[in-house]
Amino acid sequence: MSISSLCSSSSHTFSGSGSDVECVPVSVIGLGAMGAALAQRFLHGGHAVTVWNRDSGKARNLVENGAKQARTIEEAVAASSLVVICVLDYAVVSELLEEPGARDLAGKTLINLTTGTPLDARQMAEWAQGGGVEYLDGGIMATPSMIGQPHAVVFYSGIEEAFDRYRGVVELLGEARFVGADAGMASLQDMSLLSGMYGLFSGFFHAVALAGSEGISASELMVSYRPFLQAAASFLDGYARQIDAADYTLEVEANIGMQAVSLGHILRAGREQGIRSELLTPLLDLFQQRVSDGDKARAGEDISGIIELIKKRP
Ligand code: FVH
Repeated sequence: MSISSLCSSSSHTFSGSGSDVECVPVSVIGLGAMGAALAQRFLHGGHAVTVWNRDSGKARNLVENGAKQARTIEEAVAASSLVVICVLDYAVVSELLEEPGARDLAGKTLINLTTGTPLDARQMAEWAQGGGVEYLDGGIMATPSMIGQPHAVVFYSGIEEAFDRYRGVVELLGEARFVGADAGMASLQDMSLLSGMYGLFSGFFHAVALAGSEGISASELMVSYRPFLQAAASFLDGYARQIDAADYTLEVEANIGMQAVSLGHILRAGREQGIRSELLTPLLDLFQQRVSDGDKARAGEDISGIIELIKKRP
């Protein structure tokens, strides 16, 4: 008998590989690269998984591994008290959940792992509350192949009781961090970390173009690039301390006056070598504005002071 037939209607425990595991019916809507990885992981954890995707062919592997394929969203929603959705964006989530059958979500728990903004998440939480749906929003900090692996982290926010109830299920995906009752908080953390990632990527692409202007390959550059960036990342804790104290004079080793000149050299080198440098131009603009906005002493502060120019005003 398959695991899914052992627990197809309501959650209960079964004995699998020597220890008791609670078997939870879970429906996964959306079987793109990420949704399929989530469903696979729930199956691996011994849960009764029902799946639905617009392109039904994407369910094939999962069905072979024990998932039940729903013919309609209505069927998928009806099959489980826990419904996980992971599709392209919130517009698709709304489109799908507004289908007549999906309205039967009332009384169920909906975990939305689609990427969106804090406002998207808050609006979805409001919609869910209006329909009697217990809502958790999530932000996945992993690629599909990382799901269930040691470095995967998923942020959750919304109804904490729902998180507590299904913690054992969602922990299969990666470290599960509940970050607040405000449904927008998981997205806020997600967007913040992704901002850092894209900033890292933009520096990398500029560096590769600059080195490549004289024939140095990207892989060759990586030999020095990786250890240098690892060392540079260690500065961030110091910047965080300065920002939290709103004191940009703490332990300054490389002041913003000097770094504005230095970043200017990097942009000039780019122009001279014939590459486009607009990935870094806005940072130089902020450095220069910060130095010129203040008195002379401002040039002696650290670069973290540019936070004053970009943060939300109280
Ligand atoms: N892949 C990744 O590395 C990440 C990392 C962290 C978070 N994300 C977010 O996860 C969401 C889904 O991403 P994905 O990688 O699964 O994306 P795709 O493989 O492109 O699959 C998209 C799914 O959305 C379905 N879909 C799109 N439009 C519609 C529609 N109009 N109606 C119904 N379903 C739709 C699509 O269905 P199909 O094309 O297969 O029929 C897929 O199921 C996303 O928010 C990432 O930001 C991924």
